[in-house]
Amino acid sequence: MTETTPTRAGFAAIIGAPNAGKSTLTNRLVGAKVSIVTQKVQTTRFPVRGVAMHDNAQIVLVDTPGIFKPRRRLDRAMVRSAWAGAEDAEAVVHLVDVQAELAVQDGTAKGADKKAIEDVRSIVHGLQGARRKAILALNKIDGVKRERMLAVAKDLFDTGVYDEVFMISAATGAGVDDLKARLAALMPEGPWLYPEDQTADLPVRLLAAEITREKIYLRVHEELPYAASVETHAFEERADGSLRIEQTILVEREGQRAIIIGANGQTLKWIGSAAREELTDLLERKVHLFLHVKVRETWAEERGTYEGMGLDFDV
Ligand SMILES: Nc1nc2c(ncn2[C@@H]2O[C@H](COP(=O)(O)OP(=O)(O)OP(=O)(O)O)[C@@H](O)[C@H]2O)c(=O)[nH]1
Ligand SMILES: [Mg+2]
Repeated sequence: MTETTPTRAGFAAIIGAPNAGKSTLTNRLVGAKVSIVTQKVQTTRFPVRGVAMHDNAQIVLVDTPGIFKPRRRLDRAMVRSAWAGAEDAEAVVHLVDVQAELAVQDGTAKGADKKAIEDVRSIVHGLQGARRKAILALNKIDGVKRERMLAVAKDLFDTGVYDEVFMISAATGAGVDDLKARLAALMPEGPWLYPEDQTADLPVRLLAAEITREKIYLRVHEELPYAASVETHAFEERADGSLRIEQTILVEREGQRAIIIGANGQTLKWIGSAAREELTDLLERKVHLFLHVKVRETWAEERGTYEGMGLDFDV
């Protein structure tokens, strides 16, 4: 009789301040793009699952929205969903942007770095009440001196809310394999939760909308703080096997509509072709993408917006 190693499977949540690199890390661990990444804070709006395999273990990663001081309804729903993702998981990784920490120490911090540090402190506070200790992962170690990152790690570790520390760069992949092996070992024995070859579980319409939202952020992140949402309202296969996808980009004000469209429609054209290219690669078919930009002042205050993303409206 041959001895078989039991399979393992479970959830590992990645939490952290906005822009810490949670989605980049999720994609790196999965080995495929399952969650959108931009240089803008508050990119991820709802928990996104990605499935990573390591030997006999399946790690279902839960990429969560950044945890920050919420102001609006959407902020509150995002932050609530991030903590809920952590509560349900077998392992929690708190990802911290070491470069933001060091910028604050050096006095070179921009507003976003300072906010990130405050958010890190409030996450530490939140972890104090958690069922189990978290894993601290210092991210963005690329270009950072070793002794400086060790000092940051020590300060955070001394808070007592972590039982392990990893130093990684989600961007280059440094240290990520060690973290992955550790997460695999933390998964309980049990059958896999997804087929072995599946990497993501977002409904394809939602994924298509996320990809367009990523392109919007990449292109107009400075002019458009926080105010756009994308909905897919048609997703049809044509007789020739190609896909016809129609999406509406919702903004809150006329001025934002003008920004997204751009002079002579150039900005919207760029967004559309970048999104179409990525969708074509991802879906492995020809894609016809039609984008409309609509002003709907109240999109962030409508129950339907939240239901579409699986977020709680009443928080
Ligand atoms: N230098 C460096 N940059 C990184 C690293 N990981 C992520 N980034 C960059 O940090 C920015 C934010 O990355 P995301 O993965 O979107 O961060 P996030 O934590 O998911 O952000 P939210 O969804 O907004 O909370 C992007 O510009 C990434 O390219 C890293 O290891 N090193
Ligand atoms: Mg993200």
